[in-house]
Amino acid sequence: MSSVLRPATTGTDPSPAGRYRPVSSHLAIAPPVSVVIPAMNEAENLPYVFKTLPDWIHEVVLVDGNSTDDTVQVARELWPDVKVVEQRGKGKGDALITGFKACTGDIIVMVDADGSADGQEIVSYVSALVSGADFAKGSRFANGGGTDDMTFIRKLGNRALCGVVNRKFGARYTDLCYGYNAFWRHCLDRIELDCTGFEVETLMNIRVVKAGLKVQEIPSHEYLRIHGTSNLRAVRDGLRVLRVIMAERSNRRDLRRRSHSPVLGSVRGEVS
Ligand SMILES: Nc1nc2c(ncn2[C@@H]2O[C@H](COP(=O)(O)OP(=O)(O)OP(=O)(O)O)[C@@H](O)[C@H]2O)c(=O)[nH]1
Ligand SMILES: [Mg+2]
Repeated sequence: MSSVLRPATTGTDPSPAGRYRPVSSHLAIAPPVSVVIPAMNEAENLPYVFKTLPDWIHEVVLVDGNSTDDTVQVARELWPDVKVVEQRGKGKGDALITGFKACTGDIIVMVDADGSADGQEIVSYVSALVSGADFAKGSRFANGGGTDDMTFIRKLGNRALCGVVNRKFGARYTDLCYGYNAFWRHCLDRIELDCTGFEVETLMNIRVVKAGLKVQEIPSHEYLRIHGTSNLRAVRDGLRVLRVIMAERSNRRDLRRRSHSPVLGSVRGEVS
């Protein structure tokens, strides 16, 4: 069913740090870009996902959630250099944390495997990062963004939770629970992720603000999942997100201490 989209490279790193590579007609970048794809039974969707990935990517890390279909085999056919990591624990958060550890690029991009994310948008994320942002946060509700995939109830829940995060943490986000984001790898040292499920994106969005990192929202379009069904359960996962928000909020002293740091104070919570 799948065809090879990209030949295996022979021996040498295709995108070593320090050498500029064109990523669009207006931009060339030196930092290597890793793409992390959490995937659980997504064999049918992977051809659509890989087809949109730009060929200047340094590496693709696929974190397999013990798939019972041909996810791993299909990924290897489509992208022979793919780095497959087997997930030990459970959940999307656990998968992403595992994948981040396996990345060797300076920039890490998170891309879902259900066909909802367009890899051609990666250049917008990377442009924001090389222009000074620490964290490029996808938003379906920023001007130019959109979604074909959210029900009214999920939109409502996301909006309410996003409002709570904005009020409690001084952010100016237009979206909260969205899986398409990119960041400089050094951010991971500042946000120390420790969660397992779909609340991972919320945790990241809160901790980057708490850490005083510079966040830029990137308008992004979320397409419909192509095959299969969502692993997300709105009520269960909404409550997990709420619990994360409350837990992060309870550590206010930490937030105040970090925000008064002379180095970080000027950029804390900035969303451009
Ligand atoms: N490795 C791994 N991947 C997972 C796990 N849970 C979800 N994923 C992947 O995470 C991505 C997002 O999951 P989805 O089920 O599409 O959830 P969602 O995008 O939040 O919800 P929808 O908008 O309804 O699709 C997909 O690529 C899934 O395959 C897991 O436990 N392990
Ligand atoms: Mg999805």
